[in-house]
Amino acid sequence: MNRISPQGEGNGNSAAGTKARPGGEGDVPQSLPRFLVAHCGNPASWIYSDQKCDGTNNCGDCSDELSPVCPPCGPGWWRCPSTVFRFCGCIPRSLCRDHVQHCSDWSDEYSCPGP
Ligand SMILES: [Ca+2]
Repeated sequence: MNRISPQGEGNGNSAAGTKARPGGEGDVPQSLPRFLVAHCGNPASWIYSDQKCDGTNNCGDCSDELSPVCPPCGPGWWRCPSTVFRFCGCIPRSLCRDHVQHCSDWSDEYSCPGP
C-alpha cells in the first residue's frame, strides 16, 4: 500500500534505477539548437546528438546505440550482448581476453581475438 519514494531522481520515472548519464530528462532546454539534441526510446529522455552511436549507453535503454540507428561495431569493437551497463551490442576490444566477462555469452574471453 504505502509506497516509499527513492530520494532525488525526480518524480515517478526512476524505475530503472541506474542510468549512464543521459543528457537530461523532461523538456529539452529552449536554448539548445535542435541539431544538438537526440531523443531516446523513452520520449522523456534526451541526449546530445554526439552521444548517439558513440558506443556508450547514454539513454539507459540502449536506444541510442541500437543497430538500426547506428552502424555495426567499428574495428576497435567486439560485437556481443554486453553485460556492462554502459555498453550495448559492442564492447571495446581492449576488454577482450582480460579474464573478466564483459559479454553475456563469454565471447569476449573465448572468441574475440583480442585488441
Ligand atoms: Ca551513446
